[in-house]
Amino acid sequence: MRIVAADVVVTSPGRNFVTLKLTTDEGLTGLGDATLNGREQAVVAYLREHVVPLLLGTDPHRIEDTWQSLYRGAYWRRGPVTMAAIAAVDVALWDLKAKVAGLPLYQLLGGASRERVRTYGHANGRDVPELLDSVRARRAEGYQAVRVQTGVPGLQTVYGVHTGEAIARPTHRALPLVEDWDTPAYLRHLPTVLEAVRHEFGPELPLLHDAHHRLTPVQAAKLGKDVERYDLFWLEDCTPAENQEGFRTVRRHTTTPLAVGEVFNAVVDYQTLITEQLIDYARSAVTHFGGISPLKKLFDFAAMYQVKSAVHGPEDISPVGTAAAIHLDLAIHNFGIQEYSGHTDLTNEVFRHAYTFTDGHLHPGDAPGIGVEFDEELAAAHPYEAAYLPVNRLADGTVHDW
Ligand code: EZ4
Ligand code: CO
Repeated sequence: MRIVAADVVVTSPGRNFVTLKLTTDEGLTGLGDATLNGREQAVVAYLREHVVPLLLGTDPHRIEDTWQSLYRGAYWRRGPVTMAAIAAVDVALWDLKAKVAGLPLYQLLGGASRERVRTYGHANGRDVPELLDSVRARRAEGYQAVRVQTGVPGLQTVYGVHTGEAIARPTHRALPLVEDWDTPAYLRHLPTVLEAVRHEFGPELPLLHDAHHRLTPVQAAKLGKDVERYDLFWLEDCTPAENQEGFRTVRRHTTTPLAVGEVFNAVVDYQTLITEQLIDYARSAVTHFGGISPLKKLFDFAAMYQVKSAVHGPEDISPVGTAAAIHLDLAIHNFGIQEYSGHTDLTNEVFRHAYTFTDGHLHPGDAPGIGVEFDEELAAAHPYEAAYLPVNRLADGTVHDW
């Protein structure tokens, strides 16, 4: 079997998604997600100009060899653009291989290690009453674990709070939305939010919170300590993790579980974090980490240190990337939880998928491959729209981590 076509398609059924479709001489197709939010066209060019010519005529069964040749053969290593491009190839090849086998992908990854995959959903509100309503809404949808984010008094727009044009919603603007930030105000406010949520919903509901890279290690350590009594399932991205050693300070001071990794794109990004057991959950996405092959290696490595999986699952990963994650989640032993925001109805029409969401849990379904069909005609009716993620500034105008 040979690859005879490799098409890169950008569609925006509400937000942009980049899809790679590989076609073989036997007429089989495999899909991969290459969506890099806010930088989509860079990955499109990387794939079209530099990767597609290398794939044509090759044997799609040679997944590991193809991965290594794209990674090592480029000489320039890592980086989100490269790794999103390689991820799309890797997932499309796994999709093809599983279709040839006539099996759902999770069967090729070792088979099911559980009946279904636990998820968490996103609750948010500009203030506490709005947040409590949002938690109720997520629970009514079936979610059994909830991430809670609120506005901060004195700030206009904060990550994770959907006030009209916000974060992971598409922001079809010429220039990025500018958000404001004040770390001391946030550190004072968050414990009062968690107090209110626990008071309303009791001790059992698993609660998560995302600090979105905004704190220094010592600020993160203080926050972790301050919220211990609210028993978070995890505190996410409490401090930028390029400096892995920074997590030593956080870990030394708090037993609040820590999750990190959604902006990482290689196993080595986690080396200190995992070998020193500085985190509890590894959060990379199939789509930004080079695909299923390296993410499986990461989780096998993490398992030796009792670190669990928590694959990144925002709206800006397409149903193709979501499906790939669910197959991996079902198969690995050290599964922790899967983030799942769902997609709009239109997105689910463009990418018809076999995976299902019931009682807060996902199942990949038993269609051969990853179980996603791409409606290219509908995709073409919703072309690319330029969009940026927001940027964050302090009161004096200084750019801060978003
Ligand atoms: O900000 O995917 O945990 N989820 C997140 C996401 C990220 C977006 C960036 O594109 O932090 O909402
Ligand atoms: Co996050």
